[in-house]
Amino acid sequence: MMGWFQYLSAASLLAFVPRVSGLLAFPGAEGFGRNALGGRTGSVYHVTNLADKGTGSFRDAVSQANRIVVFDVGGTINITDRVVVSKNVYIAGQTAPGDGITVYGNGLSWSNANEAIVRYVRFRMGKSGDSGKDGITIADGKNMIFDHVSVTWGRDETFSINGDVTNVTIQDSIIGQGLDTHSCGGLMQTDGGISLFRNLYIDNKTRNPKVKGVNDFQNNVVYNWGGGGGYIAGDSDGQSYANIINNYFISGPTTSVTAFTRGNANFHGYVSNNFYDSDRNGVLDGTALCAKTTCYSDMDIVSTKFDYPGPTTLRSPADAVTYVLNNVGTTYPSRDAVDERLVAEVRSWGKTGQLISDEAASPMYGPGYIAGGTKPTDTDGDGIPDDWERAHGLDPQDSSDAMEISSSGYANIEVYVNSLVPSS
Ligand SMILES: *[C@@H]1O[C@H](CO)[C@@H](O)[C@H](O)[C@H]1NC(C)=O
Ligand SMILES: *[C@@H]1O[C@H](CO)[C@@H](O)[C@H](O)[C@H]1NC(C)=O
Ligand SMILES: *[C@H]1O[C@H](CO)[C@@H](O)[C@H](O)[C@H]1NC(C)=O
Repeated sequence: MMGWFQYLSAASLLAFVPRVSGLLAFPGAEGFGRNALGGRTGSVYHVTNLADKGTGSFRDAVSQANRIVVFDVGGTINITDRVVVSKNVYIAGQTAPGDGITVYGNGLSWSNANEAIVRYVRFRMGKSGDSGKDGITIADGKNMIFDHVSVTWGRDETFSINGDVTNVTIQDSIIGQGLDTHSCGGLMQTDGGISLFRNLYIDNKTRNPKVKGVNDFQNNVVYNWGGGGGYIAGDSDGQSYANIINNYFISGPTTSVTAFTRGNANFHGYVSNNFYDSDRNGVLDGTALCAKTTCYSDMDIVSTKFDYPGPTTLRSPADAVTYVLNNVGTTYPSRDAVDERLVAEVRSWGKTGQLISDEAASPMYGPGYIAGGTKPTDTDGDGIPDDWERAHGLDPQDSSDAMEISSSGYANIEVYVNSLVPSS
């Protein structure tokens, strides 16, 4: 029998795998990027070594589209050249044994890497990375979600989104210690929608973040920004439409300007219940910022919240601080020394924290030691350990069941990797 599909290549047939409408990237995914598809229609790739390149390396894993990337090793992957991530890749850092995965030495690009899911990985660029480049860059693309990542030591910006970009979420993540002389958290500039929920911006001189376009900024903690500014409202001719809700700004030793700067009549902000603790007295005792335009730079304050896909649970600013400090960054399998230090700086409530220009020098002394660990037994090599397969009615001798779509709408391996970590 002849059918219309005979004219389609295998690749275009792949695109017809039904996308379950409204299925979250993973349980707990929120915001504009919440429906990212990841590698659901592709195959499993095992990172089997910590080498910079070659078979089994992280670089090789993300070089091709349609993959769910699992880690059979933990440790520090030192990269020389920047890593460019392909479309439809789910990087499941939570599968790494030992103390998880750190990618160190240069930055990464998700430009054009549509449908990305990235969870539980530390991306630490550093002084030896390419001059003038970001820790993470997204210059175009759509439908991406970054969850529990830790991004530090960008040479230009640390995490920067700028261009024709649609539907991105960064949630429960750390963006910090942009290296001097730029020392930036990052630009968040697109009309296509960016959600920033429950993140920690820390120790960046400026752009914590700098926002232009469509942006939803809720329940974040911003600590020890420098003279360049904390939340910088875009002040260009383009129109911006931003929610800024229930965030907490805390001055540190480097802070010399107020929490919000710049903005103009083109920046339309719904601003509600943001707290600011400016006294650096070792106690968290901030107060609500006033609601007048002058308290939020010169932006156009609007009275109706923009109808963006918000967080499921909106916390008070004080509860957001508690939640963020307990949960932010790559907390599974464990927090590393860098993130522990950054969180401890916040808990000094103004007493400690500094901008740095060389991550290898005092006080950071590099990315620290990340233990390797041993992966659980996986007889058929499909990425799902035998014990979990048996407990969930799968066959530990049949590698084809990992990519089968379960009744939940997720591939079986996604159900497994998502079960390793809390769903919100
Ligand atoms: C952005 O996300 C929404 C909600 O998932 C979706 O309806 C829309 O098609 C997405 N935009 C693009 C360009 O994919
Ligand atoms: C990466 O570099 C760090 C030092 O910065 C070192 O401790 C680690 O062993 C290196 N990792 C590999 C896989 O060579
Ligand atoms: C942010 O980084 C810059 C260097 O890039 C540094 O000068 C500045 O002190 C840092 N900010 C803070 C608060 O440490």
